[in-house]
Amino acid sequence: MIGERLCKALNDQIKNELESYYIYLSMAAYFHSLSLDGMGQWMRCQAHEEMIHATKFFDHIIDRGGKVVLQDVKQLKTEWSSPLEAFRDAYEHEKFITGKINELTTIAREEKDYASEPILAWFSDEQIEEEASTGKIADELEMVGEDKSGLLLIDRELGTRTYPPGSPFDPAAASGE
Ligand code: OFO
Repeated sequence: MIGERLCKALNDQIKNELESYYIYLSMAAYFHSLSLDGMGQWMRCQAHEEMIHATKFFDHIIDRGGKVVLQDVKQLKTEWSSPLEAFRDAYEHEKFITGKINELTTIAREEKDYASEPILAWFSDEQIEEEASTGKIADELEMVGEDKSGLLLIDRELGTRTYPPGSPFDPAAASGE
């Protein structure tokens, strides 16, 4: 059975992952408002991943005999001054989440909760990928600067990111196509 201290920290992380979901969905809305639909799609796919992350912690708490207590998720931001600023924010946010995963790993070790190590190791690996992908896109946007054709090229490329089958974040799935 999971101890109280780690259970509370994991519940806090469910909130962080749901906030990630909310941030990326908000960024998707921002990109769609600029007709940068490729970036919008990339962010929707990311939002889907964040929901999966929240659910992984949700299930881990239940499987370990703890109680899930959902918390308020605040709307953090709805506007950005540029696509670059949005992706920089995404990169900074992923660094913040990496710090939270590190804290959870420390708590699990202090509490000798070895059963939480595999899931936290999975999240540590995942964070390498999340920081790398958001950081790389921010770098690319910085490189193209004010060049609109460069921006559209990045938008096209990001629009190739695919949804997992049946994803509720896929507009085609939502409309039953
Ligand atoms: Fe859940 O990894 Fe991003 O935030």
